[in-house]
Amino acid sequence: KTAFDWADPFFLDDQLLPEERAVRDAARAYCQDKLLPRVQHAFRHEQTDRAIFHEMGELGLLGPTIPEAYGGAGLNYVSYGLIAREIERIDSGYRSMMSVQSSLVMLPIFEFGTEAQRQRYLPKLARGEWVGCFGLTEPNHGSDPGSMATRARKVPGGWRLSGAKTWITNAPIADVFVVWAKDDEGQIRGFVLEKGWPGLSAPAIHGKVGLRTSITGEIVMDDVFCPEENAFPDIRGLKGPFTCLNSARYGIAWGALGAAEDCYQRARQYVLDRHQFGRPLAANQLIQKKLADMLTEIGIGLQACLRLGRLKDEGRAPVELTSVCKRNSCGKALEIARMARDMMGGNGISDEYGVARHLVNLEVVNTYEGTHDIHALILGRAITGIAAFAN
Ligand code: TGC
Ligand code: FAD
Repeated sequence: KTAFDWADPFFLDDQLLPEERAVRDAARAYCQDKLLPRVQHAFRHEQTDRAIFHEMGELGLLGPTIPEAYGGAGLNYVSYGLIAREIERIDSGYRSMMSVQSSLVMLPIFEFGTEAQRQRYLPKLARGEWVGCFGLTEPNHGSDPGSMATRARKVPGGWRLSGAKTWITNAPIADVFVVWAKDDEGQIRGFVLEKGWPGLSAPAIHGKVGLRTSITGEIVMDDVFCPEENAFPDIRGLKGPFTCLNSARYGIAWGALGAAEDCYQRARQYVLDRHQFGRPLAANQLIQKKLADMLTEIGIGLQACLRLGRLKDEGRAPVELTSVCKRNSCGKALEIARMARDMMGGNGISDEYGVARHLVNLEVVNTYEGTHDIHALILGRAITGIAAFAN
């Protein structure tokens, strides 16, 4: 009889190529050795450690799918997912720092940028020498970015940008700002702005109850001049930002399950160790059912992510499949974190036990990059042909 593995029920490990396993192991070693020891303090004090970008850059964890010629690691999408899973096993905020830099800043510069833009930005972003952010959401336009109010007015030699973006990961420490604005014809275009340009500021948003290791801010553009060479030349419309989101949402699908695995494994150990009514908590049927539900959702969810990753690597992944996985992973991870918190009783509330931190982080992860319900509506439209969110 083949032995069951409670930590890897579908033998995911066996389905990886040796080079993918090597990437996963290197990412895991870094996360466990270097990120885990500092996460509790960083979360408690709402501190974002700039050094993490340098460390991740040194290991090739930033822009892992970007070709080596531009400083990336030239890895496949399965490897990118495995990296996100290892980082988010520690904390969703650390994964946010990585995925914004990789999918939302380096990817559009690589996909839509001129050769000069690629050469100027990608190597420094890959090394973590520069930090990037991505401005799509606005105070009055979140789920509906197509209605954005930020404007790019054509002027001799370039553009003048005016407007405000909010809830922007990395913004207050960013050197490079990929922002989306409507031009004089009302078409959405992308621009790469740099820290220090007159009229550009990025105040921090404080007091987040989740994702506290990752700094978030606004991007305020007060008639910022952007030279023509810093505009993406050809991409128009929502396809630009959504192409970036396809990659980031895929990484989140893996990452959220990394956080869920950490909750499951911590809860399992806790209920084996803790005794009530003269026996381990793990001896109770209600507790075992919760563990069975966790194992089932994580196992099935990871298989779906792997399948999506393989399809992306083959160039035949429909974008709706990313909505399936982002929505499923985030929703299920959030439920698992709640269950784990409950199984740890009062201790589960303490940040020393890790699961409450995952829980509040996952509330954010379930909301950004398209909320749980917005992904349901994307799928509803694909199933019925009727857009429930349209005017
Ligand atoms: P819709 O009519 O659906 O599409 C407009 C145009 O865009 C194209 N398109 C896509 N292209 C590539 N990939 C996709 N996934 C695409 N989805 C749509 C589409 O083909 C069309 O092109 P064209 O040429 O015909 O014009 O646009 P809509 O306005 O009806 O969309 C509605 C909806 C709900 C699907 C969309 O707006 C949506 O996804 N809203 C959610 C917003 C969102 O995800 N925001 C994320 C902000 S960034 C962020 O949260 C970063 S957090 C990062 C971190 O810290 O980790
Ligand atoms: P809203 O769009 O106002 O939605 C509120 C509620 O209404 C949600 O439950 C939603 O599902 C529901 N809803 C909306 N429309 C419909 C509808 N038609 N039918 C049914 N229900 C609907 N954005 C960036 O651009 N870059 C970033 O780096 C970034 N980082 C973030 C970091 C953090 C910590 C957070 C919290 C957010 C970040 N975001 C970022 C913004 C994020 O993408 C948005 O918060 C998200 O897209 C939701 O938009 P909203 O907050 O405006 O909510």
